[in-house]
Amino acid sequence: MLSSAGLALRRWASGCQGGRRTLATVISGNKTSQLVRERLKKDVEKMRKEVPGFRPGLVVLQVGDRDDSNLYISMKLKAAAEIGIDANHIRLPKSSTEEEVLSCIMSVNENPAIHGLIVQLPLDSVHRIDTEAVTDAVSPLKDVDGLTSINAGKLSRGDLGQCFIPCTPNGCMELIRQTGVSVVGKNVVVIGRSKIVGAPMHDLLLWSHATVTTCHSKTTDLPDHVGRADILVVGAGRAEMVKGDWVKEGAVVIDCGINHVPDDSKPSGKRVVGDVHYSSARERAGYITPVPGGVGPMTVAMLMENTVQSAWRFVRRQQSG
Ligand code: NAP
Ligand code: LUD
Repeated sequence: MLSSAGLALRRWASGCQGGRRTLATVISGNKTSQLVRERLKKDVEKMRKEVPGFRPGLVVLQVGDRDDSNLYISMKLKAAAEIGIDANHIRLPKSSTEEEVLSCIMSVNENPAIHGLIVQLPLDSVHRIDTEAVTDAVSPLKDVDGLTSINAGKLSRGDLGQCFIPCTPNGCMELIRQTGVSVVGKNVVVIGRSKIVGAPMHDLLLWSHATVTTCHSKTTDLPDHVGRADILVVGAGRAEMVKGDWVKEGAVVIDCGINHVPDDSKPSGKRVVGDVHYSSARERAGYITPVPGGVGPMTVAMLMENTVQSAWRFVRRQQSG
């Protein structure tokens, strides 16, 4: 039997080519999302040939004025305009109450020109608003974020064709697909169990036939779990938490984290990093997503995908009376 030092040496050597360590292949979310957006643009053109004058309609509802939300929403509106989706930004003030937010959602639910509605999170209100009540008020037929309990329930039961899949996990699946590595039968570790990233990621991987371990803040021996992962998806919101030497040699590493850390060398005084320590993980992984330019742009692309899908479903319902 090999000692742990021997095992480590063998692992290191297996990653070497001609004596030099090969770095992981970078999976570009910028490139992949562009391909998705180009495909969707053609799809919308096809839809408009079938139903002249028709456009998929999207509403992005924002409460308050957070800088990060403003940035993400501007990316969503830009992508929508490029594809031919009619995107509307509804901005409610910080002083909005839960009733006012719910009433806005109800009116969008009833508007036949809108096929997708998302409520950008977190809600930035001076009042206490129940986020769950707000996200659950969206019509499941327009829930292109996939956050209603109806859509989440369908996903958790494996009814993937009958629901909207949350954008970030769906984008992660697309990035994994880009590597050519099959998830079937693989040991996959997800870090995080939020409604927007970890929990739906777990479900999606499970129903794609991976063996999934989902870790969270109470998980003990996180590095051991990570070390067994053929595929690792991280959504913890902890800057550079996953260290390179935790990662299994050759693993696929998908980093959802968006964290701002101080950086005096930047004019803004800060920079964006993921939940994975990128430079050390790149020395161990087979494939890795960067931050920025990884999962983030895929979240935007998948929102567009769900909106176009919702519009097609609307068109087909109209046609079948
Ligand atoms: P969240 O709601 O705060 O959830 C974080 C999850 O990570 C929780 O389940 C938490 O466990 C777990 N966690 C926290 N610290 C941990 C630790 N030390 N060890 C293990 N697990 C830990 O966050 P989120 O909304 O899922 O977002 C996660 C990250 O992804 C953030 O950086 C966010 O900005 C980013 N994000 C990116 C995108 C994108 O498009 N790229 C989209 C959404 C989110 P508990 O459940 O036990 O508390
Ligand atoms: N709420 C999201 N809240 C936050 N980054 C996003 C996001 C694009 N209801 C709802 O849009 O899906 C959502 N639905 N989210 N997020 C995060 C989360 C939400 C995050 C990053 C990006 C959307 C993105 O494109 C770029 C990148 O990673 O390259 C730029 C990153 C930067 O800050 O410079």
